[in-house]
Amino acid sequence: MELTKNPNVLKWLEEMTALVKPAKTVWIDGSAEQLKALRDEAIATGEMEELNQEKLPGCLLHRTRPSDVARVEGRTFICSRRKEDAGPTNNWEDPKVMYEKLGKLYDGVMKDRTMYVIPYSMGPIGSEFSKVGVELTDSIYVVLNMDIMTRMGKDAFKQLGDESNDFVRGLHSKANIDENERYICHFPEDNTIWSINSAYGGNVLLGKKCFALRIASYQGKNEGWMAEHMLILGIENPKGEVKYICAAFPSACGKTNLAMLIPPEIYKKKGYKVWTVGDDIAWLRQGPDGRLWAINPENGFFGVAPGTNAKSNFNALESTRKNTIFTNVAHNLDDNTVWWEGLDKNPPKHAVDWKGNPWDGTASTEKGAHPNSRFTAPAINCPCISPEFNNPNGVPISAIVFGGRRAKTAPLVYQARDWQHGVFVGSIMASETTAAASGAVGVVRRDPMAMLPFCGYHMGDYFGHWLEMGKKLGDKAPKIFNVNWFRTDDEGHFIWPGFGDNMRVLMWILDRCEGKADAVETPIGYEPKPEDINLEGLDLSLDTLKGLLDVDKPLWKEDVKGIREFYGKFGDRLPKELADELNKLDKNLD
Ligand code: OXD
Ligand code: MN
Repeated sequence: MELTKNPNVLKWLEEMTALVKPAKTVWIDGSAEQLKALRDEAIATGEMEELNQEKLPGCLLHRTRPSDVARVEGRTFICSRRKEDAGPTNNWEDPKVMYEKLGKLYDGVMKDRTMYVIPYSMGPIGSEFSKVGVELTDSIYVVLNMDIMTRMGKDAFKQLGDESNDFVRGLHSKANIDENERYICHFPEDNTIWSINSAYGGNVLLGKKCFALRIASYQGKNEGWMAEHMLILGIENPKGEVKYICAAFPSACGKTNLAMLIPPEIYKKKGYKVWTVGDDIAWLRQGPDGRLWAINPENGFFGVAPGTNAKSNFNALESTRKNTIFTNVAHNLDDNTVWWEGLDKNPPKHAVDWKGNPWDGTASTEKGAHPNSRFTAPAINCPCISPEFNNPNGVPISAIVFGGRRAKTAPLVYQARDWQHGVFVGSIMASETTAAASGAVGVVRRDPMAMLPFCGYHMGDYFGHWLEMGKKLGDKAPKIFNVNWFRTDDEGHFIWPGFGDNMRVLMWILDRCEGKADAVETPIGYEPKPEDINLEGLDLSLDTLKGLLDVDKPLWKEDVKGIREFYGKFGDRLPKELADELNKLDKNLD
């Protein structure tokens, strides 16, 4: 039964139905009965496996093809009408050409399949921040994941209304999961996403990276708000006041861990608490009070499983204890549960690995779980989920934090002199490749605002939009900082303990926002006085901390060269303000 009378939805649905020619169409209302029936069907067909319902109630296991386990940036396109609007950091194709090419792949692709019509809201229903999408898919796995990751079901159509045309049109088909015909295409000017030949999360849960970052960043530029690859966390002081921070890091820098951090004893004892609002995406807009407010548009966590354990991220692990979907982890046959590298020191003897082969974790040299295996867990499962998580008004942001993985260059923390300088600091974000990734070690990869794979338009214009937002916010703008948890000593060991102890740095950041802490001016920005970072209860000397805050000018001079080269890509779309900031940095280092 149709769940909406909205003529824009119905017209589009008619066109897509004519294209993919499904055997049957099912509208997803989001009811418990319907979801149960779909779970049962997926279990019956073997698409999903039901896990131990005593130990892991409501949990399911799924495996994707070995050739389909990650986002595919090389096959991700921004199809704006003009090539220059996609910019130098995105793959581009003419929308007409791409619609035609994919049209052939979609033609009749669902003729033996059911098409599910998934209405969903990114953001709480009823919030001014929120936006509606509709995803058409031939995958039950997608329906069940979207139920966790978004506000899915008929209320999303209520949010849209009977007239509005402001919804994102998502079309997904697994097709044959043919990696040579895999495409993840965005048509920002048409509010449209077409994804085909993948069944892996990041490519097929169209609400997440595709909509909430690529399409939404483009919408945000046109509508005066921002969609960012940022976690949102709140720090509550003993008086019960909560201050919120947004932070952007490239992949593999511990974003989910920071979002759910457990305060060190010294802060816990005093009554400090940390609250998670989001672990991956923030939508930000100026509130009626002139400040910047944020919501997490998602409703769950699509987290990397390996390395998650009771020590590294207790709260994430707890979040996966019920109603969670595990993808590409190892299946422990002894008790029908799951396992992944870094969970504990007891890999199962009788297990199935992520490829579906028998696996003895006590003897095998192969990995049981894929390094990018995932859990899809409801946000409400998280022990430290913020009481404001569903607040339609979002939370007011005091500080924006950028960070990357740098062995020597970036200090533990520094503050930008002002918003414009802060945009510069975000634009030069970078990570050095580690031995874990393929390719050379220590190569600097620039990833501005951690948005390199997620910005749906020209990145030069994106920087311009950041500068515009700063003008609107004026003196109400959040303060901007950069952190680096990954400085190493001469033997390559991390110097800073990281994890919960990162809160010590966040505390200085909040003190700066409230004008309570001093700073020293350096060529790159403001740094803490070493004695202003609380080291109580930590086995780290003041001298070591001084080393962590050291600015190595010759190294930074090298970095300036790399930044110039990177900036060169943007041509005349690079805002002049950023070129000025780069020249200023260069001069400060002399
Ligand atoms: C993610 C990513 O999956 O950033 O969140 O790659
Ligand atoms: Mn991410």
